[in-house]
Amino acid sequence: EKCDVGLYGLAVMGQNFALNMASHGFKVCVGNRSSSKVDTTVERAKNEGNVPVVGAKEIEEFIARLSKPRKVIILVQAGKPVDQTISKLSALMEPGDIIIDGGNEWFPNSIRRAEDLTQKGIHFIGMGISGGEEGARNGPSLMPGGPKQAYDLLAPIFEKCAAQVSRTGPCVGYLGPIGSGNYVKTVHNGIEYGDMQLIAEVYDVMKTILKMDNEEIADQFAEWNKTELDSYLIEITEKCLRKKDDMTDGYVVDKILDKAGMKGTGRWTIQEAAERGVAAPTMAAALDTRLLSARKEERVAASKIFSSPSVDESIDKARVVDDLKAALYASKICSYAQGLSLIKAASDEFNWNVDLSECARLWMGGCIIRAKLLDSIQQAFSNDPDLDNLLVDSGLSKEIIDRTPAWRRTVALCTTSGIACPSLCGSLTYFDTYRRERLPASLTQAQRDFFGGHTYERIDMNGRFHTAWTDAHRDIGDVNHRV
Ligand code: NBP
Repeated sequence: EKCDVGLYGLAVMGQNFALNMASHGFKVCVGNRSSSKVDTTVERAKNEGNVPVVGAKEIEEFIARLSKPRKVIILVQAGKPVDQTISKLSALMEPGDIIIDGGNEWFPNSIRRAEDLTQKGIHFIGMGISGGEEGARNGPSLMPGGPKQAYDLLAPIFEKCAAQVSRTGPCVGYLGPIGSGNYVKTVHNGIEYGDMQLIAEVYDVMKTILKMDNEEIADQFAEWNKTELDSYLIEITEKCLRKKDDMTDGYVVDKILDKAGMKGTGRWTIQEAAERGVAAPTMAAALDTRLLSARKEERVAASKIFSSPSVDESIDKARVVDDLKAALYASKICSYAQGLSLIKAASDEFNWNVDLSECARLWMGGCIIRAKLLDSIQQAFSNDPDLDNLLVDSGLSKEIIDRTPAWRRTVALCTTSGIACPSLCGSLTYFDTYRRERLPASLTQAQRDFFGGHTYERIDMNGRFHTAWTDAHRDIGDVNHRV
Protein backbone atom coordinates (compact mmCIF):
# COMPACT_ATOMS: atom_id res chain seq x y z
CA GLU A 1 0.00 0.00 0.00
CA LYS A 2 1.33 3.42 -0.98
CA CYS A 3 1.79 6.33 1.46
CA ASP A 4 -0.42 9.44 1.52
CA VAL A 5 2.46 11.83 2.01
CA GLY A 6 6.25 11.90 2.21
CA LEU A 7 8.35 13.90 4.63
CA TYR A 8 11.97 14.52 3.72
CA GLY A 9 14.32 16.02 6.33
CA LEU A 10 14.12 14.53 9.78
CA ALA A 11 15.74 17.00 12.17
CA VAL A 12 13.65 18.50 14.98
CA MET A 13 10.82 19.85 12.82
CA GLY A 14 10.59 17.04 10.28
CA GLN A 15 10.55 14.22 12.80
CA ASN A 16 7.82 15.84 14.84
CA PHE A 17 5.68 16.84 11.89
CA ALA A 18 5.92 13.32 10.47
CA LEU A 19 4.71 11.86 13.76
CA ASN A 20 1.95 14.46 13.92
CA MET A 21 0.62 13.42 10.49
CA ALA A 22 0.97 9.73 11.32
CA SER A 23 -0.90 10.14 14.58
CA HIS A 24 -3.82 11.59 12.63
CA GLY A 25 -4.05 8.40 10.61
CA PHE A 26 -2.15 9.45 7.49
CA LYS A 27 0.29 7.00 6.03
CA VAL A 28 3.63 8.80 6.05
CA CYS A 29 6.89 7.83 4.36
CA VAL A 30 10.00 9.48 5.83
CA GLY A 31 13.42 10.13 4.32
CA ASN A 32 16.56 12.05 5.22
CA ARG A 33 19.98 12.71 3.70
CA SER A 34 21.76 10.71 6.41
CA SER A 35 19.86 7.49 7.03
CA SER A 36 20.36 7.26 10.80
CA LYS A 37 17.55 9.80 11.31
CA VAL A 38 15.22 7.54 9.32
CA ASP A 39 15.80 4.80 11.90
CA THR A 40 15.34 7.22 14.80
CA THR A 41 12.04 8.45 13.38
CA VAL A 42 10.68 4.96 12.70
CA GLU A 43 11.70 3.94 16.22
CA ARG A 44 10.11 7.04 17.81
CA ALA A 45 6.91 6.39 15.88
CA LYS A 46 6.75 2.86 17.29
CA ASN A 47 7.32 4.12 20.82
CA GLU A 48 4.85 6.99 20.68
CA GLY A 49 1.56 5.13 20.81
CA ASN A 50 1.44 3.06 17.67
CA VAL A 51 1.72 5.66 14.93
CA PRO A 52 3.71 3.67 12.34
CA VAL A 53 5.66 5.51 9.67
CA VAL A 54 7.42 3.96 6.70
CA GLY A 55 11.16 4.63 6.54
CA ALA A 56 12.94 4.89 3.18
CA LYS A 57 16.73 5.13 3.20
CA GLU A 58 17.22 5.73 -0.51
CA ILE A 59 15.59 8.64 -2.28
CA GLU A 60 14.33 6.32 -5.10
CA GLU A 61 12.56 4.15 -2.55
CA PHE A 62 11.17 7.23 -0.81
CA ILE A 63 9.56 8.45 -4.05
CA ALA A 64 8.41 4.97 -5.08
CA ARG A 65 6.48 4.58 -1.83
CA LEU A 66 4.20 7.57 -2.47
CA SER A 67 0.74 7.49 -4.00
CA LYS A 68 0.14 9.77 -7.01
CA PRO A 69 -0.01 12.70 -7.31
CA ARG A 70 2.94 12.52 -4.92
CA LYS A 71 3.03 14.95 -2.03
CA VAL A 72 6.42 15.59 -0.47
CA ILE A 73 7.01 17.94 2.45
CA ILE A 74 10.61 18.95 2.90
CA LEU A 75 11.99 20.21 6.19
CA VAL A 76 15.71 20.63 5.68
CA GLN A 77 17.90 23.61 6.50
CA ALA A 78 16.81 26.69 4.51
CA GLY A 79 18.87 27.92 1.56
CA LYS A 80 21.17 25.61 -0.49
CA PRO A 81 20.04 22.37 1.20
CA VAL A 82 16.51 23.06 -0.03
CA ASP A 83 17.76 23.54 -3.61
CA GLN A 84 19.79 20.34 -3.43
CA THR A 85 16.89 18.39 -1.97
CA ILE A 86 14.41 19.71 -4.55
CA SER A 87 16.79 18.88 -7.35
CA LYS A 88 17.19 15.26 -6.20
CA LEU A 89 13.49 14.72 -5.48
CA SER A 90 12.13 16.42 -8.58
CA ALA A 91 14.36 14.34 -10.86
CA LEU A 92 12.27 11.34 -9.78
CA MET A 93 8.89 13.07 -9.69
CA GLU A 94 6.23 13.56 -12.39
CA PRO A 95 3.95 16.34 -13.61
CA GLY A 96 1.11 16.89 -11.15
CA ASP A 97 3.23 15.97 -8.13
CA ILE A 98 3.60 18.50 -5.30
CA ILE A 99 6.57 19.65 -3.22
CA ILE A 100 5.95 21.65 -0.05
CA ASP A 101 8.88 23.40 1.61
CA GLY A 102 8.04 23.89 5.28
CA GLY A 103 11.24 25.75 6.19
CA ASN A 104 11.79 29.36 7.18
CA GLU A 105 12.69 30.55 3.72
CA TRP A 106 13.48 33.92 2.16
CA PHE A 107 10.42 34.29 -0.07
CA PRO A 108 12.19 35.11 -3.36
CA ASN A 109 13.88 31.70 -3.13
CA SER A 110 10.45 30.05 -3.14
CA ILE A 111 9.35 32.11 -6.15
CA ARG A 112 12.49 31.09 -8.04
CA ARG A 113 12.05 27.41 -7.15
CA ALA A 114 8.40 27.48 -8.20
CA GLU A 115 9.41 28.86 -11.61
CA ASP A 116 11.91 26.02 -12.11
CA LEU A 117 9.50 23.34 -10.94
CA THR A 118 6.63 24.67 -13.08
CA GLN A 119 8.76 23.83 -16.14
CA LYS A 120 8.53 20.21 -15.03
CA GLY A 121 4.82 20.45 -14.20
CA ILE A 122 5.55 20.03 -10.49
CA HIS A 123 3.58 22.25 -8.10
CA PHE A 124 5.47 24.04 -5.36
CA ILE A 125 4.16 25.36 -2.07
CA GLY A 126 6.21 27.46 0.39
CA MET A 127 4.68 26.97 3.80
CA GLY A 128 5.80 28.69 6.98
CA ILE A 129 5.48 26.52 10.08
CA SER A 130 5.46 28.03 13.56
CA GLY A 131 5.36 26.48 16.97
CA GLY A 132 8.80 24.90 17.18
CA GLU A 133 9.27 21.30 18.11
CA GLU A 134 6.20 21.06 20.33
CA GLY A 135 3.95 22.72 17.75
CA ALA A 136 5.23 20.52 14.94
CA ARG A 137 4.32 17.43 16.98
CA ASN A 138 0.98 18.50 18.48
CA GLY A 139 -0.38 21.17 16.17
CA PRO A 140 1.53 24.06 14.58
CA SER A 141 0.33 27.15 12.78
CA LEU A 142 0.75 26.54 9.03
CA MET A 143 1.12 29.38 6.53
CA PRO A 144 0.99 28.00 2.98
CA GLY A 145 1.36 29.89 -0.29
CA GLY A 146 1.38 28.33 -3.76
CA PRO A 147 -0.99 27.02 -6.43
CA LYS A 148 -4.50 26.75 -4.97
CA GLN A 149 -5.37 23.43 -6.65
CA ALA A 150 -2.23 21.88 -5.13
CA TYR A 151 -3.05 23.30 -1.70
CA ASP A 152 -6.55 21.82 -1.93
CA LEU A 153 -5.03 18.33 -2.25
CA LEU A 154 -3.05 18.89 0.95
CA ALA A 155 -5.78 20.65 2.90
CA PRO A 156 -7.32 17.47 4.38
CA ILE A 157 -3.93 16.56 5.89
CA PHE A 158 -2.97 20.06 7.04
CA GLU A 159 -6.38 20.80 8.55
CA LYS A 160 -6.11 17.73 10.77
CA CYS A 161 -2.48 18.35 11.81
CA ALA A 162 -2.60 22.09 12.47
CA ALA A 163 -3.39 23.57 15.87
CA GLN A 164 -7.14 23.58 16.48
CA VAL A 165 -8.88 26.63 17.87
CA SER A 166 -12.43 25.89 18.96
CA ARG A 167 -14.14 29.02 17.63
CA THR A 168 -12.10 29.61 14.48
CA GLY A 169 -10.97 26.16 13.34
CA PRO A 170 -7.61 24.74 12.31
CA CYS A 171 -4.70 27.18 12.13
CA VAL A 172 -4.10 26.66 8.43
CA GLY A 173 -5.68 28.19 5.36
CA TYR A 174 -4.76 29.20 1.85
CA LEU A 175 -2.90 32.51 1.95
CA GLY A 176 -2.09 33.16 -1.71
CA PRO A 177 0.41 32.39 -4.50
CA ILE A 178 3.97 31.20 -4.01
CA GLY A 179 6.01 33.41 -1.70
CA SER A 180 3.03 34.69 0.30
CA GLY A 181 3.19 31.89 2.89
CA ASN A 182 6.91 32.40 3.48
CA TYR A 183 6.31 36.13 3.71
CA VAL A 184 3.59 35.82 6.31
CA LYS A 185 5.85 33.52 8.33
CA THR A 186 8.74 36.00 8.08
CA VAL A 187 6.54 38.82 9.37
CA HIS A 188 5.18 36.50 12.07
CA ASN A 189 8.79 36.16 13.28
CA GLY A 190 9.31 39.93 13.13
CA ILE A 191 6.22 40.40 15.29
CA GLU A 192 7.61 37.75 17.62
CA TYR A 193 10.81 39.81 17.97
CA GLY A 194 8.73 42.89 18.81
CA ASP A 195 6.57 41.09 21.38
CA MET A 196 9.62 39.60 23.08
CA GLN A 197 11.39 42.95 23.25
CA LEU A 198 8.29 44.68 24.65
CA ILE A 199 8.06 42.06 27.38
CA ALA A 200 11.80 42.40 28.10
CA GLU A 201 11.43 46.17 28.51
CA VAL A 202 8.54 45.77 30.93
CA TYR A 203 10.58 43.22 32.89
CA ASP A 204 13.50 45.66 32.96
CA VAL A 205 11.32 48.40 34.49
CA MET A 206 9.96 46.00 37.13
CA LYS A 207 13.41 44.70 37.99
CA THR A 208 15.58 47.79 37.66
CA ILE A 209 13.27 50.67 38.55
CA LEU A 210 10.71 48.97 40.81
CA LYS A 211 13.24 46.52 42.31
CA MET A 212 10.73 43.67 42.15
CA ASP A 213 12.10 40.14 42.58
CA ASN A 214 11.62 37.33 40.08
CA GLU A 215 8.66 35.77 41.89
CA GLU A 216 6.85 39.10 42.14
CA ILE A 217 7.44 39.79 38.46
CA ALA A 218 6.33 36.27 37.56
CA ASP A 219 3.14 36.78 39.63
CA GLN A 220 2.43 39.94 37.67
CA PHE A 221 2.83 38.23 34.31
CA ALA A 222 0.64 35.36 35.53
CA GLU A 223 -2.07 37.85 36.45
CA TRP A 224 -1.78 39.69 33.15
CA ASN A 225 -2.12 36.41 31.33
CA LYS A 226 -5.74 36.29 32.52
CA THR A 227 -6.49 39.63 30.85
CA GLU A 228 -6.38 41.15 27.36
CA LEU A 229 -2.62 40.44 27.42
CA ASP A 230 -3.27 36.66 27.42
CA SER A 231 -0.65 35.16 25.11
CA TYR A 232 1.85 32.36 24.78
CA LEU A 233 4.84 34.67 25.24
CA ILE A 234 3.44 36.15 28.48
CA GLU A 235 2.71 32.62 29.68
CA ILE A 236 6.26 31.39 29.07
CA THR A 237 7.73 34.58 30.54
CA GLU A 238 6.22 33.64 33.89
CA LYS A 239 7.72 30.15 33.61
CA CYS A 240 11.16 31.46 32.57
CA LEU A 241 11.22 33.82 35.55
CA ARG A 242 10.28 31.15 38.11
CA LYS A 243 12.77 28.52 36.98
CA LYS A 244 15.31 27.75 39.71
CA ASP A 245 18.85 26.90 38.73
CA ASP A 246 19.80 23.37 39.65
CA MET A 247 23.52 23.93 39.07
CA THR A 248 23.91 26.76 41.57
CA ASP A 249 21.54 28.76 43.79
CA GLY A 250 19.09 31.26 42.47
CA TYR A 251 17.21 31.55 39.21
CA VAL A 252 18.28 30.45 35.75
CA VAL A 253 17.34 33.77 34.14
CA ASP A 254 19.78 35.62 36.40
CA LYS A 255 22.62 33.37 35.27
CA ILE A 256 22.03 33.71 31.54
CA LEU A 257 24.53 35.80 29.58
CA ASP A 258 22.72 38.89 28.30
CA LYS A 259 23.61 38.49 24.62
CA ALA A 260 20.58 37.78 22.41
CA GLY A 261 21.04 35.52 19.40
CA MET A 262 19.06 35.33 16.18
CA LYS A 263 18.73 33.24 13.07
CA GLY A 264 17.72 35.79 10.45
CA THR A 265 13.96 35.98 10.00
CA GLY A 266 13.65 39.07 12.22
CA ARG A 267 16.31 40.78 10.13
CA TRP A 268 14.47 39.82 6.93
CA THR A 269 11.35 41.51 8.27
CA ILE A 270 13.20 44.79 8.79
CA GLN A 271 14.95 44.54 5.43
CA GLU A 272 11.58 43.94 3.80
CA ALA A 273 9.98 46.82 5.70
CA ALA A 274 12.60 49.18 4.24
CA GLU A 275 12.18 47.62 0.81
CA ARG A 276 8.38 48.03 0.81
CA GLY A 277 8.47 51.53 2.34
CA VAL A 278 6.67 50.46 5.52
CA ALA A 279 7.61 51.81 8.95
CA ALA A 280 8.26 49.05 11.49
CA PRO A 281 9.91 50.82 14.45
CA THR A 282 8.80 48.37 17.14
CA MET A 283 10.31 45.39 15.38
CA ALA A 284 13.34 47.39 14.18
CA ALA A 285 14.02 48.39 17.80
CA ALA A 286 13.89 44.73 18.81
CA LEU A 287 16.46 43.88 16.17
CA ASP A 288 18.70 46.84 17.13
CA THR A 289 18.56 45.83 20.76
CA ARG A 290 19.59 42.26 20.00
CA LEU A 291 22.50 43.62 17.96
CA LEU A 292 23.64 45.93 20.77
CA SER A 293 23.17 43.21 23.37
CA ALA A 294 25.63 41.03 21.49
CA ARG A 295 28.39 43.63 22.12
CA LYS A 296 28.71 42.64 25.74
CA GLU A 297 32.41 43.47 26.15
CA GLU A 298 31.93 46.95 24.68
CA ARG A 299 28.94 47.54 26.94
CA VAL A 300 30.91 46.53 29.99
CA ALA A 301 33.62 49.03 29.02
CA ALA A 302 31.05 51.78 28.34
CA SER A 303 29.37 51.16 31.70
CA LYS A 304 32.62 52.27 33.35
CA ILE A 305 32.47 55.62 31.55
CA PHE A 306 28.74 56.43 31.78
CA SER A 307 26.68 55.98 34.90
CA SER A 308 22.89 55.57 35.14
CA PRO A 309 20.82 58.46 36.48
CA SER A 310 19.63 57.86 40.02
CA VAL A 311 16.18 56.28 40.25
CA ASP A 312 13.44 58.21 42.05
CA GLU A 313 12.77 56.30 45.27
CA SER A 314 9.33 57.82 45.87
CA ILE A 315 7.80 55.94 42.98
CA ASP A 316 4.21 54.64 43.26
CA LYS A 317 4.83 51.00 42.43
CA ALA A 318 1.21 49.90 41.94
CA ARG A 319 0.59 52.81 39.58
CA VAL A 320 3.73 52.06 37.54
CA VAL A 321 2.72 48.41 37.22
CA ASP A 322 -0.74 49.41 35.98
CA ASP A 323 0.85 51.84 33.55
CA LEU A 324 3.18 49.12 32.28
CA LYS A 325 0.25 46.85 31.52
CA ALA A 326 -1.47 49.57 29.51
CA ALA A 327 1.76 50.54 27.73
CA LEU A 328 2.46 46.93 26.83
CA TYR A 329 -0.97 46.38 25.30
CA ALA A 330 -1.02 49.64 23.33
CA SER A 331 2.52 48.97 22.08
CA LYS A 332 1.57 45.47 21.04
CA ILE A 333 -1.34 46.78 18.98
CA CYS A 334 1.07 49.18 17.23
CA SER A 335 3.53 46.40 16.55
CA TYR A 336 0.89 44.15 14.96
CA ALA A 337 -0.32 47.16 12.97
CA GLN A 338 3.18 47.50 11.50
CA GLY A 339 3.49 43.80 10.69
CA LEU A 340 0.12 43.65 8.99
CA SER A 341 0.84 46.84 7.02
CA LEU A 342 3.97 45.14 5.78
CA ILE A 343 2.08 42.05 4.65
CA LYS A 344 -0.47 44.28 2.93
CA ALA A 345 2.25 46.26 1.13
CA ALA A 346 3.86 43.08 -0.19
CA SER A 347 0.51 41.59 -1.09
CA ASP A 348 -0.37 44.71 -3.10
CA GLU A 349 3.05 44.80 -4.75
CA PHE A 350 3.00 41.14 -5.81
CA ASN A 351 -0.78 40.80 -6.33
CA TRP A 352 -1.06 38.07 -3.69
CA ASN A 353 -4.42 39.18 -2.37
CA VAL A 354 -3.57 38.01 1.16
CA ASP A 355 -6.52 38.24 3.56
CA LEU A 356 -5.22 39.89 6.75
CA SER A 357 -8.07 38.54 8.85
CA GLU A 358 -7.04 35.05 7.73
CA CYS A 359 -3.43 35.77 8.80
CA ALA A 360 -4.73 36.70 12.25
CA ARG A 361 -6.82 33.53 12.33
CA LEU A 362 -3.84 31.31 11.44
CA TRP A 363 -1.84 32.88 14.26
CA MET A 364 -4.46 32.19 16.94
CA GLY A 365 -3.09 28.77 17.84
CA GLY A 366 0.07 26.72 17.59
CA CYS A 367 2.45 29.59 16.93
CA ILE A 368 4.70 31.71 19.10
CA ILE A 369 2.67 34.92 18.70
CA ARG A 370 -0.70 33.37 19.58
CA ALA A 371 -2.53 35.91 21.69
CA LYS A 372 -5.98 37.04 22.64
CA LEU A 373 -5.38 40.30 20.77
CA LEU A 374 -5.61 38.33 17.51
CA ASP A 375 -9.37 37.93 18.05
CA SER A 376 -9.79 41.71 17.79
CA ILE A 377 -7.40 41.85 14.84
CA GLN A 378 -9.28 39.17 12.94
CA GLN A 379 -12.51 41.02 13.68
CA ALA A 380 -11.06 44.35 12.54
CA PHE A 381 -10.00 43.02 9.13
CA SER A 382 -13.11 40.94 8.58
CA ASN A 383 -15.24 44.03 9.28
CA ASP A 384 -13.16 46.02 6.82
CA PRO A 385 -10.68 44.10 4.62
CA ASP A 386 -9.39 47.43 3.25
CA LEU A 387 -8.69 48.95 6.65
CA ASP A 388 -5.72 51.29 6.09
CA ASN A 389 -4.16 50.54 9.46
CA LEU A 390 -5.15 48.46 12.47
CA LEU A 391 -4.82 51.55 14.69
CA VAL A 392 -7.88 53.19 13.13
CA ASP A 393 -10.20 50.22 13.68
CA SER A 394 -13.10 51.51 15.77
CA GLY A 395 -12.61 49.00 18.60
CA LEU A 396 -8.82 49.06 18.81
CA SER A 397 -8.57 52.83 18.48
CA LYS A 398 -10.62 53.10 21.68
CA GLU A 399 -8.33 50.64 23.44
CA ILE A 400 -5.37 52.83 22.46
CA ILE A 401 -6.99 56.12 23.47
CA ASP A 402 -7.76 54.72 26.94
CA ARG A 403 -4.15 53.72 27.44
CA THR A 404 -2.35 56.74 26.02
CA PRO A 405 -1.70 58.63 29.30
CA ALA A 406 -0.28 55.51 30.99
CA TRP A 407 1.77 54.73 27.89
CA ARG A 408 3.32 58.22 27.90
CA ARG A 409 4.07 58.06 31.64
CA THR A 410 5.81 54.72 31.14
CA VAL A 411 8.06 55.95 28.35
CA ALA A 412 8.81 59.14 30.30
CA LEU A 413 9.74 57.16 33.41
CA CYS A 414 12.10 54.95 31.42
CA THR A 415 13.73 57.94 29.78
CA THR A 416 14.35 59.84 33.02
CA SER A 417 15.61 56.64 34.68
CA GLY A 418 18.04 55.88 31.87
CA ILE A 419 16.34 52.58 31.09
CA ALA A 420 16.05 52.15 27.34
CA CYS A 421 12.60 51.14 26.14
CA PRO A 422 13.07 51.29 22.37
CA SER A 423 10.08 49.12 21.47
CA LEU A 424 7.60 50.75 23.88
CA CYS A 425 8.89 54.08 22.66
CA GLY A 426 9.04 52.97 19.01
CA SER A 427 5.38 52.00 19.21
CA LEU A 428 4.43 55.27 20.87
CA THR A 429 6.38 57.21 18.28
CA TYR A 430 4.68 55.28 15.50
CA PHE A 431 1.32 56.19 17.01
CA ASP A 432 2.25 59.84 17.57
CA THR A 433 3.49 60.16 14.00
CA TYR A 434 0.64 58.28 12.36
CA ARG A 435 -2.07 60.20 14.20
CA ARG A 436 -0.88 63.73 13.28
CA GLU A 437 -2.38 65.60 10.40
CA ARG A 438 0.69 67.77 9.82
CA LEU A 439 4.30 66.71 10.37
CA PRO A 440 7.61 68.58 10.20
CA ALA A 441 8.23 66.72 6.94
CA SER A 442 7.49 70.10 5.34
CA LEU A 443 10.88 71.27 6.60
CA THR A 444 12.54 68.07 5.38
CA GLN A 445 11.11 68.76 1.93
CA ALA A 446 12.37 72.37 2.07
CA GLN A 447 15.89 71.16 2.90
CA ARG A 448 15.81 68.56 0.13
CA ASP A 449 14.79 71.21 -2.35
CA PHE A 450 17.45 73.61 -0.97
CA PHE A 451 20.45 71.36 -1.40
CA GLY A 452 19.32 68.97 -4.10
CA GLY A 453 16.60 70.67 -6.13
CA HIS A 454 14.33 67.73 -5.32
CA THR A 455 11.14 69.89 -5.61
CA TYR A 456 8.11 69.78 -3.30
CA GLU A 457 4.34 69.70 -3.44
CA ARG A 458 2.19 72.42 -1.83
CA ILE A 459 -0.90 72.23 0.32
CA ASP A 460 -2.61 75.04 -1.59
CA MET A 461 -1.78 74.40 -5.28
CA ASN A 462 -1.35 71.36 -7.54
CA GLY A 463 1.95 70.44 -9.16
CA ARG A 464 5.57 70.24 -8.09
CA PHE A 465 7.54 73.35 -7.20
CA HIS A 466 11.10 74.48 -6.77
CA THR A 467 12.35 77.54 -4.91
CA ALA A 468 15.58 79.46 -5.46
CA TRP A 469 16.18 79.62 -1.73
CA THR A 470 19.07 82.15 -1.52
CA ASP A 471 21.09 84.65 -3.53
CA ALA A 472 23.71 81.95 -3.93
CA HIS A 473 21.06 79.79 -5.67
CA ARG A 474 20.06 82.70 -7.91
CA ASP A 475 23.72 83.51 -8.70
CA ILE A 476 24.06 80.14 -10.40
CA GLY A 477 20.93 80.72 -12.45
CA ASP A 478 18.40 79.03 -10.18
CA VAL A 479 14.83 80.41 -10.34
CA ASN A 480 11.52 79.73 -8.64
CA HIS A 481 9.43 77.50 -10.89
CA ARG A 482 6.64 75.00 -11.14
CA VAL A 483 7.70 71.69 -12.67
P1 NBP B 1 17.70 22.22 10.52
O1 NBP B 1 17.42 23.55 9.99
O2 NBP B 1 18.62 22.07 11.66
O3 NBP B 1 18.21 21.30 9.32
C1 NBP B 1 18.65 19.96 9.51
C2 NBP B 1 18.12 19.09 8.41
O4 NBP B 1 18.58 19.54 7.14
C3 NBP B 1 18.63 17.67 8.54
O5 NBP B 1 17.59 16.79 8.16
C4 NBP B 1 19.79 17.65 7.57
O6 NBP B 1 20.10 16.35 7.08
C5 NBP B 1 19.20 18.45 6.45
N1 NBP B 1 20.19 18.91 5.46
C6 NBP B 1 21.22 19.78 5.57
BR1 NBP B 1 21.70 20.62 7.11
N2 NBP B 1 21.89 19.97 4.44
C7 NBP B 1 21.28 19.17 3.55
C8 NBP B 1 21.49 18.92 2.19
N3 NBP B 1 22.46 19.54 1.51
N4 NBP B 1 20.68 18.03 1.56
C9 NBP B 1 19.69 17.42 2.23
N5 NBP B 1 19.43 17.61 3.54
C10 NBP B 1 20.21 18.49 4.19
O7 NBP B 1 16.31 21.48 10.89
P2 NBP B 1 15.07 22.01 11.76
O8 NBP B 1 15.51 22.75 12.96
O9 NBP B 1 14.19 20.83 11.91
O10 NBP B 1 14.36 23.07 10.79
C11 NBP B 1 13.87 22.75 9.51
C12 NBP B 1 13.28 24.02 8.90
O11 NBP B 1 12.19 24.47 9.72
C13 NBP B 1 14.25 25.19 8.83
O12 NBP B 1 13.96 25.96 7.69
C14 NBP B 1 13.93 25.98 10.07
O13 NBP B 1 14.29 27.33 9.94
C15 NBP B 1 12.44 25.80 10.16
N6 NBP B 1 11.88 25.98 11.50
C16 NBP B 1 12.51 25.48 12.60
C17 NBP B 1 11.96 25.64 13.86
C18 NBP B 1 12.62 25.09 15.08
O14 NBP B 1 12.10 25.29 16.18
N7 NBP B 1 13.72 24.34 14.96
C19 NBP B 1 10.74 26.32 13.98
C20 NBP B 1 10.09 26.78 12.84
C21 NBP B 1 10.68 26.61 11.61
P3 NBP B 1 21.21 15.45 7.83
O15 NBP B 1 20.46 14.79 8.95
O16 NBP B 1 21.63 14.50 6.80
O17 NBP B 1 22.30 16.36 8.31
